Amino acid sequence: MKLQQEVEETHTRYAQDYVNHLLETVVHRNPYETEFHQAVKEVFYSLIPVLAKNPKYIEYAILDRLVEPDRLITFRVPWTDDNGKVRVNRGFRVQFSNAIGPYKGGLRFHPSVNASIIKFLGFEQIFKNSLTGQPIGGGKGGSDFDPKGKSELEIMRFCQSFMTELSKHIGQDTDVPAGDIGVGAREIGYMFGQYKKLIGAYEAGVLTGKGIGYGGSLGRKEATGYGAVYFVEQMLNEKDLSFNGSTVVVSGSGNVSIYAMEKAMQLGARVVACSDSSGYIYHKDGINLDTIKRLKEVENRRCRDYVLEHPDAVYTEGCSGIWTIPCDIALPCATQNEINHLSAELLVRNGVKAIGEGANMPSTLEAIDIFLQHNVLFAPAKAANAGGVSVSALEMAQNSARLSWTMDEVDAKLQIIMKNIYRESMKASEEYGVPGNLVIGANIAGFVKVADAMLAQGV
Ligand code: NDP
Ligand code: 2IT
Repeated sequence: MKLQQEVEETHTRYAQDYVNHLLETVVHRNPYETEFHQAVKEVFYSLIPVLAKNPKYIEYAILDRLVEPDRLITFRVPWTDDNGKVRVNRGFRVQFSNAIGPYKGGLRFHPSVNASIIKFLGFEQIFKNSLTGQPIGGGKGGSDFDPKGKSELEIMRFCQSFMTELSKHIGQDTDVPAGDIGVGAREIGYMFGQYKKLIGAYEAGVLTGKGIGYGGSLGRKEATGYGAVYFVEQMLNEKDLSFNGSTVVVSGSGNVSIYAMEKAMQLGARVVACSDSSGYIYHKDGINLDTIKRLKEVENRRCRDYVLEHPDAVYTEGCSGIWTIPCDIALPCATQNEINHLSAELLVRNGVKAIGEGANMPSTLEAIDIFLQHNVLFAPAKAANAGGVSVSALEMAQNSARLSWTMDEVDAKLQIIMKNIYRESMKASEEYGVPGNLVIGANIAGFVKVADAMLAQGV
């Protein structure tokens, strides 16, 4: 018994040393890419128990290989603005891993986009996509193009130029992009049109998040937000809690945020706050979602305009202040690192019971530690926001079969997928000695499938 314990401790120390050394290499080889370092660190530390139990993963350098993308493509995106001035942006696509399916992941258009952001998102996508149980690998892309203040025609010309280069690297069996921040059905439509023109064929499965009339899936628009709420509801139910009667704060007011609010409200929650990058609204009696949808989805306006129509609501400049509002459940659905240790401490002090990450990596590593230390139920992004890419995979399946499912069919499948992700993550957390720690559980459950596929396919 004692001998076995000693052997286990030696394996754990060996795995720890391996991970620490590899992390140093990652930082050294990818200087200044702080978001990428953060994402890798979170995954690597969670994998120590798996590596200790399965030395094969170390022997065959699975992590060394996973942390180096198959390729990172960067390209010039020239376009002309409405005044005839030539502008140049930078485009990216990272193809991280196709061990279990074609590269799959969104495109982000935001001025903050750089190699570090694209690589953190692409790296996380490997594990998230594996968790969905669908045959999809990990990739991500985007540009530092800022859609704010651009005309419809400028956006169309940008998307066409972006796709002119991206088209050389994607395809329904190689790499399938979709939306993310700044990229919705409109942008996907312009990119799809350009791709079709360039290759001279109707290859519906090359992009997901398409419009419903030309190959899109019902329920894709709602999938990330709905999926996140389904996942959190599952987590709450295990503790005899639920959205019903809870006070909820949701950051952001884009695609993920709007449909997370909608599903939370349908389940009986009072959603009291949401935000954009300028500031946040607090509406004590509950946010009016019709107003938010009109302002954001139709009129392209700011959250501050909400109070013009709802004078009993309060608007405050600055987006991080949203975490000062007391709530039972917080759903960060805007962007990375929006909850730091200070916001996490405030949320805990104000009695938060659960966090559901709709955005990618919205909590810093310090913030996650604070939530876990205080036994706040924590649904990590890779698991909680996997509903979007899951329905993207369902869109690919419908495109291959040349048919379309009803909203009810897609929603039923999404609910099953989110339940499975919860169960798999929970099971892995129990199997590896950290019951209920879904950060570790989700990382392990996502990793094992990819690692085994890599072993099976050789170096
Ligand atoms: P949208 O572009 O539709 O909305 C983004 C929202 O977040 C907007 O309200 C935006 O405000 C706000 N926001 C963006 N950047 C910042 C910033 N730097 N600081 C403060 N607020 C910011 O994007 P999505 O809703 O699609 O994406 C939101 C998050 O969800 C991202 O982390 C994305 O990676 C993740 N995600 C998205 C999926 C999808 O299917 N779309 C799937 C899984 C995860 P403003 O309008 O002022 O910029
Ligand atoms: O982060 C994500 O999972 C997404 N932006 C969705 C990716 C997809 O391919 O649907």
